[in-house]
Parts: sequence; structure tokens; C-alpha cells
Amino acid sequence: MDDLKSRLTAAAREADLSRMDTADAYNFIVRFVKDSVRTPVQTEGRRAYYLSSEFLMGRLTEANLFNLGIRDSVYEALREAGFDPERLLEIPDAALGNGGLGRLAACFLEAAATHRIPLFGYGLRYRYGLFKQDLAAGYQREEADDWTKYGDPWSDRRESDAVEVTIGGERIRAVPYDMPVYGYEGAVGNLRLWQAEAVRPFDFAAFDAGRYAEASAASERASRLTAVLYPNDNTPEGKQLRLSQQIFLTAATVEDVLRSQERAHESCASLAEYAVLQLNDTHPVLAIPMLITALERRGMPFAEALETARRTFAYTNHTVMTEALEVWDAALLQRLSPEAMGAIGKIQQALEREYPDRTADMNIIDGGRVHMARLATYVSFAVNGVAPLHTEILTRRVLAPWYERTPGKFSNKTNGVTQRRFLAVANPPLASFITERIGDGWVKNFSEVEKLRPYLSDAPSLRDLAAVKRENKQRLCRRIAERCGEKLDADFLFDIQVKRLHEYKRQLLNALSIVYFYQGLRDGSIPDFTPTAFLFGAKSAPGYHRAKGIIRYILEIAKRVNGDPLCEGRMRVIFVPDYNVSWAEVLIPAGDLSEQISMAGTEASGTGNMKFMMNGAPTLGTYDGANLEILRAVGEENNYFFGARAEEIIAEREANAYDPRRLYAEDGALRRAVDTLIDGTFDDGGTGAFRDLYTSLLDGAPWHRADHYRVLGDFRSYVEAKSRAGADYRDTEGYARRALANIAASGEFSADRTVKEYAKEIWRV
Ligand code: 26W
Repeated sequence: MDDLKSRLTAAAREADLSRMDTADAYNFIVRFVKDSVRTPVQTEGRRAYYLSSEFLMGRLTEANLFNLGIRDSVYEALREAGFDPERLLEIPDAALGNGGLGRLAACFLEAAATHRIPLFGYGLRYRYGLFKQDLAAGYQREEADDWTKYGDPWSDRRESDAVEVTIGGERIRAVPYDMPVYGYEGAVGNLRLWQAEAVRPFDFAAFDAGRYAEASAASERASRLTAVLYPNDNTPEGKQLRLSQQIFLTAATVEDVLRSQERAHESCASLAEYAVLQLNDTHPVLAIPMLITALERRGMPFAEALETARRTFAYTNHTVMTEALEVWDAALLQRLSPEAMGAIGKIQQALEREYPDRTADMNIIDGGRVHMARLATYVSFAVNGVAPLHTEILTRRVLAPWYERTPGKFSNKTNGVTQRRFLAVANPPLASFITERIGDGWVKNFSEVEKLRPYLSDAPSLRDLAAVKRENKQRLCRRIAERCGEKLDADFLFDIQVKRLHEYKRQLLNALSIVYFYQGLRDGSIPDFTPTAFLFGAKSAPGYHRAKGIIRYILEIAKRVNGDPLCEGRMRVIFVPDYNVSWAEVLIPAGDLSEQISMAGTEASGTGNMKFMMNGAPTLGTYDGANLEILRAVGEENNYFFGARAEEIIAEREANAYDPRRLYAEDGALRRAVDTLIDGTFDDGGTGAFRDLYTSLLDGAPWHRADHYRVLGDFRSYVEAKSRAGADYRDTEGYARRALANIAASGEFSADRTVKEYAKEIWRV
């Protein structure tokens, strides 16, 4: 290791790294590391493949170096050669994902590599990742995310493994780029990302004839395919390009999997013995018809091909929001991939034979549309949800007819996150705090954090933990000063809500509560308010106007509060622009209170909730998703739970008993906060965006009930819980004890536990 360090120092001096621009330095460093390290690769035997349209990898370099055990020596070598490793922060995240689903995929690959579970990721190599968010105008504007502008030295192009895919009659080349995924003291896994290219990239005949546009037309058509990640989280885009992306991903992946099957085991007849294809939501579900047609092309009869598929696929559902369930127009699919549509037709016939008594909501093809979740559920041998409540909602409601017929297929696999990236790497002071007390076994075996329990009654440890949190808050203050030009006081309670902007996640509830507290500060009705910084980070889908209106509203609140001398030393509101994995890594370690306030029954699991918990932030949350598991693991006394439960909400809906107008009429303080949406307190630039929010809360629309996500219904219990957290925070030792109780109980929320469950119960690898 010291050998690596001295060789790197020498090489970096020789190359004069300190004078290089960051891109050159980055490429130099990564090449050096890749040439120097040897890590075992998993090859033989049964493999699991993780098919996903999204992999939200974040920064690659620090996590890779950490897992290789060489981060500190590499950084020292760079410093000795006159290169500040902080410069690597300029390199953009690999943000090939939208939110929870894509980040989960990244956590799984890392955890599997760490525990030598043979899991191989397959996705798309988007030229532009999730858009960059600019808030300077007072609302969200989007910019392209050129994530490879400093190069992509971690990846290797594998020209020899390219395959051809047909979409809408045109042949397109799929060229794989392999991104190594280093496990901690483990193996190296792989993420294979397909890039679309033209079969004939340039037409010289057209060029010679002066038809320049035509000469490169094929290239341009092909590169459009993987040009950009669709920025919608939870709202399917019924667009031809999106469907083409799915065809491209699945056709190329299936071909690649079959090639390695044939290389290792001669024939595809035994595919199901050697391969399991895990479908990350419905986006890669076309892999089912693609596999069947690929097997038929190799001479296998349809019935056997379907049977093989039924023993090879497993499906994870990540949302119960009806508007997020993917449905494709059958005629469009027929045009873009007649083979896939043909196979789906035959699968529908098999379904009809198998279940003559089926209900209409089981049909895969229904009213000229293809229902992807039904296709996935019918063909897969395993179907899972991502937290117990979510799985219950799936089996009882969303997929109930399937559960009745094949209950054995269904299981729960509660999500997890990697404690290496989100604690060991992101929070060095807390990592040291833990390791000094219980050793470093937790990095690989996170259940060991329960050994911290004895320190709950150790006052010096609680003081140290409070100091750790303070250090992280100061780091965040510096980052916010640099990036947002805002001053923040590390003595404030840091109350943080970071996640995609969605009505169901209820950032609007948080915003209204801030207005409520602000108004209470102004009129003196809340004299004992604990100084609090309310921090937000959230991107809205570009076309989701109501979500954009909520961002604008929060920015207006921030402007008012931060500019009011009365709030000096008492309240701050910060909306960090361009929230991403890198921001998460500085925000989460600094959290005193973790906002997880989705309406019960809407957030499938949540994973940010777990990241905050392991970094010692109590949850201010609803009885939803994995919040319920957090509550079970650490107890009501260490968290702040509030609001209606999922069953209550269902019963209330069935009785048509929810009446936001009444709440508004009866609760004067609530009304005063809500009225700021229409009384001119805040300026929406004449867009009507704030009035739309007001209307959505009180009137709804013909196609949507008023206050669909029960913002007003949970408001009182929310501000009550938030006030309790504020009051408790004044007792530094008591609050540190809650933080430590959360850390000590977070062992089960490691992605290591989750992937091991998948490996044992579904993948059987
Ligand atoms: C095609 C449109 C679309 C895009 C994304 C539909 C649905 C999605 C995802 C399913 C949304 C998503 O990211 N779901 C999140 O998955 C996480 C990992 O399981 C969970 O923790 C979150 O609760 C869930 O919202």
C-alpha cells in the first residue's frame, strides 16, 4: 500500500499533476489506480442481473478509493505531489437516475460487490444525466447535465461486445461501457451501460454529393436514443422515445446475457439454472418478451421459452401511485418492436388459458394497451415490495388478484442503503466516533452498530456525539456559504427535507408549517421557538407545474424569512439548488431532524429516512413506508411521529369523510398560513401558481379531490410534533441520546442486509 503511495507520488510529480487541469489530473489518477489494483471478479456459477433504466451512482472516485482501502494513501500522495484532492469535487456526479429507485440500484451493486454476491447491473449510458437545477430566477430552470465533461476514466468501452437492436425497423448498435463497482474488502462488480450508435455512422456518398445533413442523419437518430435520462419520477411518459429506450435496453441486455450463457453453458435450455433477471420496476419489463423472442430465434418453442422466462424473471415494484403504473399503447409497441408485441400477444393467450376465471384487471393487453406491471407479475417467479406496508398494499390492493392466485410468489424485501458511502465516507467524524467505541466491523457488518447501546448512558460519549454533529453542521454551513451565499448558524436545529419534489411527499405541508411558525414569531404567539434552520433540496420534473409552484413558494418564504430582522438568530430557510447525491453526502450528516412526511400509504419505502437515521437524526415522520420499520426498530420516544395512518385514510376515503374546507374554517392559524397562497403575501410572478396550490387544497378539480394528500388533515399533529422536537432539542444531552439510539438501531437498514435477502430468497446465488 505504501508502495502504491510512493509510486503514485513519484508518477504524479513526474507528470507534474499540480499544473494539470482537473480533467487531465482526474484521468491520470484513475488510470493509475485502475492499473495498480487487482480485485477478484466473480465469474463461475449462477448469476443475478439487475436490470434498471436508472443507476444514480453519484461521485465515483472517493467511494471507489475508500472501498479499495487506498483513499487516504492516494490523497496523501496527491497532496505530496502538490495536487489538492478537493479539486476532484469539480467532477460532476454520475446522475443516471432520478431518485430513490436509481440510488437503490447503485447501493445494491456496491453492497453485492462487498459481499461477493454475483450481481451484474445493466442500464443505459445517457449522454446527459438528470438535469441540473438553477434557482437563481426564483423558480426552477433546467440545464443539461454533461456528466462526462471531465471524461469517464472509470469506464471501459467494450467494442467487441457490441450488439445490434432493431427499433421501428432500423438497426441500431448497442455499445457497452463497463463501469467497475468496487466492493469494500470484496470483489469488483460491474455495471454495463449501453450506448446507442449508428450501424453506419457516416454516409460518405451523401457527403460527397453535398447532402451533409443526410450524411450524419443515422448517427444523430441513434444518439438521440440514449441522449438523455427522462426526468420524470413517478409519472410515466407515454412517449415513443421512452419506449424506444426500453426496447434498446432490454433487447441489448437479453442478447448479452444469452451470449454469456452460451459461452459458459453451451445452450440456453439451462438458462434458468444459471441466470436470474431482477426487474427494477416496470421500466425494463420488455426484457420478458425480448427473452422469449431471442429464445425462439434460437429454435426454442414458444411454450418452453415462456416457461424459461417464468423461471428467470423476478420483479420489484417501487410504487403504488396509480399514475406511475406504466401502460403502453399496443399499436406503438407493435410499430417499434413487432417481435416483442407478438410475444406479448402470445403471453396474453397463455394467461387466458391458465386463468379462464380471471378478472378484467388481470389482462396484460386491455383496451389496446399493454399493462407492464401485470406482464411482470404474470411471468415472474418472484414479486416483491420494498417495505412491509408497501408489500401489504400490493398484495391487498394493487396486485390483489395475482396474490389470491399465487400468494407464494410474493414477498417483502425492505430497502437498505450503503453505510459505506453514506456514513463511512460522508461522515468521517461519526465514523471515527463509532470505530473508537466498537471497532470498524460495522463497515462491513452493519448490525454491529447495536454495540453502541451501552453508550446511551455515557455522558462523555453523548457530548462527543453532539460535537460530531456540530462539526458536520459547520461543514454544511461552509458549503452553503460557498454555493448559495447564505449564512447559517450551526447552533440552530437543522431540520432537513431532501428528496424529489412531489405532492405526495408533502413539501407543501412543511412549507405551510414554516409560515405558521413565522407568523407565530411575528405576532408573539410562539415565544419559545427553538432557533431552527429549515433546509430543503428537491428537483421537480420539468413538466410538473404544481411541483414547480411549491418550489417557488418555498423560495418566496425563504426570501421573506431570511430578510426579516425579527428572524435574526431565530429562523432561516434555505433551498439548496441542484440537490443530488453529492449534496446528500453533506446535508444528511448535518441533520438534526429528518423530515419524512409523505401521506401514509404513498411512499413505498423511502431510503433517505434510513440515511438520516444512521447519521443520528431522529425522524419527524408519518406512519408510512419504511418509517414504520424505523419506528419499530428504535421506538416512539426517540422519534416524532404524527398524522393519520394508512387504514384510517382508506376508511375515511371510503366514507367520503375528508373535508379540508371544514379544517380551514375551524383552525384560524392554519387558515392564516394557507391564505398566504392568495392574499398577496408572496409573489408568484403573476403565474397563478400559488392560487393553483390554494385551489388544489380547498377545491380540488373535477378529476381530483380537494387536498388529495391530506395536507390540512395532518397539519395540526405535524406542527405539534415539530414543536416537540424543537423543545427536546434544547436538552443537548437528551437529544444526543435520541440520536445515538437511532444510530444504534439502524443496523437492519444496510443494503448489505437487503441484497443478502434477495440473494438467499430470490436469486439463490
Ligand atoms: C416511468 C415513470 C416512473 C419513474 C420512476 C414511475 C415510477 C418511478 C419510480 C418507481 C419512482 C421511485 O423512485 N420510487 C421509489 O423507489 C424507492 C426505492 O424502492 C422507494 O424508496 C421510494 O419510496 C419510491 O418512491
